[in-house]
Amino acid sequence: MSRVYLTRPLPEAVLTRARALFDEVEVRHDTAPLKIGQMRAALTLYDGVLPTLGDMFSAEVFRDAESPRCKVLANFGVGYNHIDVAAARAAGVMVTNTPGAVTDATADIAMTLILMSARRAGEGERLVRAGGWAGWHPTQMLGLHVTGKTVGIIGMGRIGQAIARRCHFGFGMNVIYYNRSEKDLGFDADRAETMQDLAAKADIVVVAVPGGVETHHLIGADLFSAMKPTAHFVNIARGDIVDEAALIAALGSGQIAGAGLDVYEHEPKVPDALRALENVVLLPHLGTAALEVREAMGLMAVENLSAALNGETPPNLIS
Ligand code: 8YV
Repeated sequence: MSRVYLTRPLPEAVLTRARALFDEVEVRHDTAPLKIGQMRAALTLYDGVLPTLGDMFSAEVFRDAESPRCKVLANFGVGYNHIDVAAARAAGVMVTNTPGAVTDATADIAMTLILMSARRAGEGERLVRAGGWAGWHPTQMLGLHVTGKTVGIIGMGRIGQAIARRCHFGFGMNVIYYNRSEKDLGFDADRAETMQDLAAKADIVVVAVPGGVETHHLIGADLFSAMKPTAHFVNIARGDIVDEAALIAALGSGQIAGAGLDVYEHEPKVPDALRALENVVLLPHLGTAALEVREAMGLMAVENLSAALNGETPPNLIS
């Protein structure tokens, strides 16, 4: 008898598949993150749980949880920095994620932010909406022309590569990147020795590394001061990779020209000082927000749950 818990309302196709695979599927009809007591209860009541971003399965949750009923946390999303994988493993709980399913949509949001920031689209939209547009003229709201410019991508995993392809093939940009290992992208793209080198050369810097303790505040004042004053900064990864106060200072002082953000250090809190700036585009973590994508992510998570509960190695086990 298999009993699984989906911690958020999910698309119908995902629920249908889950109901076909498991004896009991409980769906939580609440969009708020789980509280610690709810997470602990979920570990004891269900064979498998499908958590999402915001459900902070910290070491604290697993404390005193010795071989709980739950055997797998099948995360809905590729990023799993909200789950303490080592603590889960120590308690006998597997953790899986949904790589691949999120790649194109997340890269598309990176392009949205690159173009919106470079071409001042957020600012322009606010101007028209406020009734403040006095009419076209040749030097009105001039932005950065991206064709022929250099994008510097920090992190060359699946999403970084998808952004690189879009920039190169779609927008005629030169690509440079910072990554532990060299990647063959199928076109010329230089690997920068350091993030500082990348920052000094790039017209647009994009963050695409995974979140987690290793990358917390990876980017701060040093990187912004190495960037050109005409350059833009885009983050579609995790908010706490960036020292948000340093970013606000760089944007406010004109050290960098603009930024596009889909993620925030203390999500969903967005500092007033950031919201007050004209030269930043702010999105509410829309990276994968399209029905087909959320279906694909959910189906992948459900297959991971199913494999784990059938005693198989889940296809996307985090090891
Ligand atoms: C997801 C994401 O929507 O996949 C990820 O890591 O950041 C998102 O775009 C989110 O994680 C859902 O849990």
